[in-house]
This record gives sequence, structure tokens and C-alpha cells, in this order.
Amino acid sequence: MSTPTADLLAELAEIGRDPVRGGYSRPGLGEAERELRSWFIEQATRRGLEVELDRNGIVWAWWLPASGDRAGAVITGSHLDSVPGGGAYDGPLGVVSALRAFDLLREANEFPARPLALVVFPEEEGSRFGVPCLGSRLASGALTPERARSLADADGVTFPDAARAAGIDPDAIGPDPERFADIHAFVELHVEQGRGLEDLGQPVAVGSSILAHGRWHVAIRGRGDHAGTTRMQDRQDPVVVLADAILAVREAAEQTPEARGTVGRLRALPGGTNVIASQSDLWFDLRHRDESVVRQLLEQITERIRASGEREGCAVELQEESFSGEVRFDADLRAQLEAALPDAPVLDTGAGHDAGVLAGVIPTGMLYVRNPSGTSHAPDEGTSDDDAEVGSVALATGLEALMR
Ligand code: HGY
Ligand code: MN
Ligand code: MN
Repeated sequence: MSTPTADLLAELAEIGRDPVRGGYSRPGLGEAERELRSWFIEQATRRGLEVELDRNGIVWAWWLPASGDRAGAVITGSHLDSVPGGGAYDGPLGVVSALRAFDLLREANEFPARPLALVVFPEEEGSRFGVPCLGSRLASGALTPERARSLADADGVTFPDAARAAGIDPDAIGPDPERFADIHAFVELHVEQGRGLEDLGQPVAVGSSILAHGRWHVAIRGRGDHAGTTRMQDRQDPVVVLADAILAVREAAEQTPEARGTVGRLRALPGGTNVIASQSDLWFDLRHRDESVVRQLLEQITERIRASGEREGCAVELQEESFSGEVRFDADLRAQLEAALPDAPVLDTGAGHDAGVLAGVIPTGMLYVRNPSGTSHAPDEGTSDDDAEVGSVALATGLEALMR
């Protein structure tokens, strides 16, 4: 039998489906994310919330006390964009649960004891422009407006053009210290991206920390030529260096306890079967609790890629796309969530979130909801209808404790 949270989520089921990859492809500021954002705005407006789109493309839906004052607000929400071929829950579950938690709180109170805002952050995955948590990084000052304006997607669409299409003025983006100075707490609910709760037999957890993590882009330039007329000893093949780079990431991470290293995106240009590539690209993702270990891994990997480039006569260019140190969520906020949810275990995570970025400017915390497969960033990601509702009730309970 379905539940109110699952029913809300079901309304999004057809938006951004990816028939080629399976799952959902909802790139930041793209059509699917914009359609989801409109759906959220309609849901919030229908509930009488005061909706605004801020200068960085973050949506705020306000439930205000009789005074109308916004100071000291508690905020909750997540994102609606996805990775390519992603699941239906990573992001949307937190947004839908925020709407459901509001419904539960409103059933019990005519006005909130503190202002409450439901929030939706754009381009959390960074799948389109390469920088994760783009909206929250801009708002918190972790990303400069100039860097954001310099970004473009794989099709060459610039961030400014995409922003304008999404109703955001690219010349107005930038840090919002005054807006965040007034925020009392931010709680993000998220589908668990792992099997912790499944193994513990619990539906909801309180978040404790996020691993340090970063992303790098490597461009390798060789000499394009004919596959049939170029002798092996005459080649400068960037795809050979790409192969070494993939193994360098894998082996460095395998040899370091608790580290994670991933290459999920690569490219050979021009990309013909009978053509020696002129350029290859890969993007890799490194994670570890200790950021100095991430930096050591990066050094090791860079060393190996440069040596391979030397051997093959290829030029190697490495660029850091993003980096986040380990995040430990606000201790008081976490204690309040634990007190409000005494059965909930405390779990750390290897996944980045807007709550991790905003932890630098406001007290933030997270709640995770059981995902039986533990899989995420793939179509198998999910939670049961019952657990989705239990998550919303837990979020409402946590928010109520914070709003007192
Ligand atoms: O990549 C991450 O950890 C998150 O899903 N954006
Ligand atoms: Mn994700
Ligand atoms: Mn997410």
C-alpha cells in the first residue's frame, strides 16, 4: 500500500527518464530539472508557502510565523538534478520529504514557532558543469561567480546561457552571507547511499560526517593519425596514456585502506575505430576521510600519468574541478536530531551533499532513509514506500525539535 510521501514521489516518475541509460538523466538547469522545479513551486504555492528563486537559482518556500519575520529560520530540502542514468531518489526524496514534513507540521500548528523554508538547490551532482553543489557553493562563497561563469557543458552550452534559460541572471550570482547569517539550522534528508540501515534493520539514521572528496579532469594530447598506415613505433597515442591513468586511479585507491578512486567518465577524440586519437580525456573522483590522504593519492596518480605521457610523447594537463574536506556535521544539531530520534543510528557517508557545502556557513545535519539495495547513482537506488513515509515523519519530528 502506498504512502503520502511515495505518492508525491510518484508524481515525478516520468520526468527525465533516460531510455538509453535506464534510470533518470536530469542535468542541472536542464529541461527535466526545470520541470521538476516547476512541480515543486506549484506544490509549495498550493500549500500557501511564499516562494522565491534566489540569485543563485536556489528555490526557497517559506512558512512564516504570524510576524512574517524570516530571522532564525530552520531550512530543509535537497536537490532535483541527477547523475546520468541515476536513480529516482537521490535528491528528490529529500525534496518530497520536506513537503510531506511541512504537511505534518502544519496539521499540528497553525503557524511555525520559527520560520521554516523548504529549499531546492540546483546542479548538486555537478554532472553538467563539472562542479558539484554549484548553487550552494556559489551561495556560500565556496565557488566564485567568475569560475561559475567560465563553465560550459559537454555540448559547449555555457553556464551563463543555461542559467538564463533557467531564469537565473548569470551576472547576479554570488555569495549570500546576509541570507545565510539568519539561518538557524539546515537539515537535509537523503536516501542512504549504502547498506548501513539495511544491515542494521533500521529505517532512518542521523548523519555524522562526509568523506573528503575531489574531482579532477585530465586532458591528454597526442598525435592523431591513421590506424593502418602508422607504425607502432611512430605513435603518440593518448588513449594508451588514458589506459594507464585509469589503472593508476584504481591501484592507488586499492592500495590505500578506506580510500575510493573512480573513473566513470572518459573520452577519445575524434573517436573513430580506424583513427589514432589526437586527444583523450578522463575525469576521476577520489575520496578518503583524511584529506591529506586524498592529496597523497592525487600526487601518486599524477606522477604515474605524467610518466606515461612522457613515454608516449603525449602532453598531459590536469585540472582540479572541485575539492571538499571532510565534513563533520554540527555537533549540537546532530545531538538534537539524535534526541528527537532516539532509535536512529548515527552513520557517516561517502557521498557529498549541499548540506556538506553549507556546513561551512550554517549548522547543518542530515537524515538518511533505508535503501535496501544500498545502490545509488544507478536505477536500483530506492527505498520502500513505508520507509519513505517514516523518513518524512522523522524529518518532521527533527524539524519540530529544532523549531522549538
Ligand atoms: O558525488 C556525490 O557524492 C554526490 O552524490 N553528489
Ligand atoms: Mn548523488
Ligand atoms: Mn544527492
